[in-house]
Amino acid sequence: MIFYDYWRSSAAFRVRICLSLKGLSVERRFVSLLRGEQMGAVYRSKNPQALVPALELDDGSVLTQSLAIIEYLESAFPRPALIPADPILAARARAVALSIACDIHPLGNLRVAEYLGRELQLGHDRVAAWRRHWIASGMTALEAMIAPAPFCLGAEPTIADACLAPQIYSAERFGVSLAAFPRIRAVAEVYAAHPAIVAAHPSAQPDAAQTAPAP
Ligand SMILES: N[C@@H](CCC(=O)N[C@@H](CS)C(=O)NCC(=O)O)C(=O)O
Repeated sequence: MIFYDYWRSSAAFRVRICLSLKGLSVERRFVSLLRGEQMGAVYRSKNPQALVPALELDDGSVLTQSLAIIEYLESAFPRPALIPADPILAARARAVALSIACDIHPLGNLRVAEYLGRELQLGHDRVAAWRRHWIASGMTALEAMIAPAPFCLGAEPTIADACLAPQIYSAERFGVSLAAFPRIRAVAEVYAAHPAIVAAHPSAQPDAAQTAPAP
């Protein structure tokens, strides 16, 4: 399998966590958002949405959308399970994942921030305030949706943790304090000590050496 990745992409980070938890190795291709490589014809032929990540299977099929990729991995490589067998817990785990992937992350995505800045002329500070607002309000809801024990929803990591760890990284990156979120802080400590999650962290990726301004 070939994984199209970018170190600071929180959507790619979700999939890296799942690959790591399942012990799957993939060939990596790095798509630099800093250099706009996601917009190039080569990458668009893989993902017409021009978004990272994508996963190319050995038969040439290309999967996009981090949650769809994770659902594929769960079907193709069921152990360890990242979606609980219990239907209510499974729905709760997906709800945490979807609240991050659908309701928080898209509002602060690179192309959205660029549109606010370049087209609507909001200026850096107001774009940063926009990002912080949606992250903080989304995380206020997440604080009530999780029940650390010690992972988000129980003793083992699930798709909810695969989405929450990158969301915590984004909150820290964009200056949203976790002070008001004791449950999220508790799981953040668990993630920081979990080898598979640490291995998937942006700072541990080979393309993290790029140090120019953040996309
Ligand atoms: N819903 C998509 C979101 C993917 C996404 O937005 N990726 C970001 C990086 S985290 C990206 O490629 N942004 C490039 C851009 O906005 O131009 C998923 O979960 O895969």
